[in-house]
Amino acid sequence: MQRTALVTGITGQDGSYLAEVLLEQGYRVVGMSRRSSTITNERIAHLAGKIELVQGDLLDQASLVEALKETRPAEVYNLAAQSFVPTSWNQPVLTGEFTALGVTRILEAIRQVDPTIRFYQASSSEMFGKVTESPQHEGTAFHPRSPYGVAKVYGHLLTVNYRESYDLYAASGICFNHESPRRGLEFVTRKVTDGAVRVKLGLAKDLRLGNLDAQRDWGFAGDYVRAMWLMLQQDQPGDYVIATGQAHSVRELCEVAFGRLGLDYRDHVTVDPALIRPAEVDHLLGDATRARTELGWEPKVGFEQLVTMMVDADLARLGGGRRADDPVLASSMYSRAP
Ligand code: NAP
Ligand code: G4F
Repeated sequence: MQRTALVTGITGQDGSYLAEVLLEQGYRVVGMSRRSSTITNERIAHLAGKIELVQGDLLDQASLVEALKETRPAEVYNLAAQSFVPTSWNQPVLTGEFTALGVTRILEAIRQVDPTIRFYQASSSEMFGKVTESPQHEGTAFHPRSPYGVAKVYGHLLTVNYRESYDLYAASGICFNHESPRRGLEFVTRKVTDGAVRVKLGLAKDLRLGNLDAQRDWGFAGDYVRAMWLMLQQDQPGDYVIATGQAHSVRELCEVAFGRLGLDYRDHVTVDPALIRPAEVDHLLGDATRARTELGWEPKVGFEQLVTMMVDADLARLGGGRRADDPVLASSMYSRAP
């Protein structure tokens, strides 16, 4: 019988890639999205007719219960969240409502409607924050550095608690940063790839960034959603670090992105003190041994390949379909940048 998966956060980066993996696996895919006055379906437009949408909001318990009753999923992937760290300092209460209490609401809805539903929670490496050891693994202590990180710790521990209290099949992926051409423009990878292309095409003069020394373990979102699906196919639920095991700085990110376009980032990037965070997570590096051994999961896309893919996609979007290695791009026609 065809299984149904309900994905919250379907309109986000991960929701769109996960929907593709689930469709490949033969699922009926239902995405939960909240009502807004403008359409936010850009990332799933190519899936129109292949997935269904149901309206629901993590702030509204009744809508979650109704979504489960209406769609009767075997698996729920909870990807919805206020996911941008700087916003969590401006809107700490709202971030807690979405990103922390939203998890309670959906787990309670599952308990009420059908406790056999398998549940995936999108936990985050931001929970490790001011790291106590490196690399970080499933047993590493949490020391979050933002209201977002604190909210994710709540959602993570609640998932563990519902597994232990009610015997729910509830699993968490402690995912390190994962990126793609579908990444939101406010996150640093996409800000850099989009910004570098704008400079190359003469659409912008420079790119203002915050802390260039911060290091992240960056992987490809398309690889990470496979791990999410695998986590719900095991005999027993658990928590898994999902990471590449390689860390790079924002500075290296700039080097690769601008370099792909034949530019030196030092000529175009300026540090804006307003973009430095009140409390920074300096260095994240994940140890995904458990995911490798128990799930058979491996990342396929490395850092340079990822950044190149993102630069090329932004170039195609902004520059009329050209790839960065197109010889015409190097010619004067496209070299209007100062
Ligand atoms: P994203 O692109 O920001 O997408 C977030 C999604 O959540 C969007 O679909 C958004 O809908 C939805 N949403 C926000 N508030 C909601 C609410 N109140 N009710 C219903 N939906 C709501 O995030 P992402 O990068 O795909 O990440 C997916 C999840 O993984 C998030 O929980 C994030 O915190 C977590 N995570 C991400 C990473 C990463 O590196 N990407 C790493 C670790 C953990 P709208 O379109 O309506 O705004
Ligand atoms: O791309 P970021 O905004 O991602 P951040 O804060 O690590 O959070 C992302 O990954 C988490 C997993 O660890 C997710 F849970 C979370 O939802 C989100 O997807 O920033 C990365 C680093 C930071 O150290 C930041 O200070 O880049 C540094 N940075 C330097 N200049 C900048 C900028 N970040 C942004 N967004 N914009 C800048 O101009």
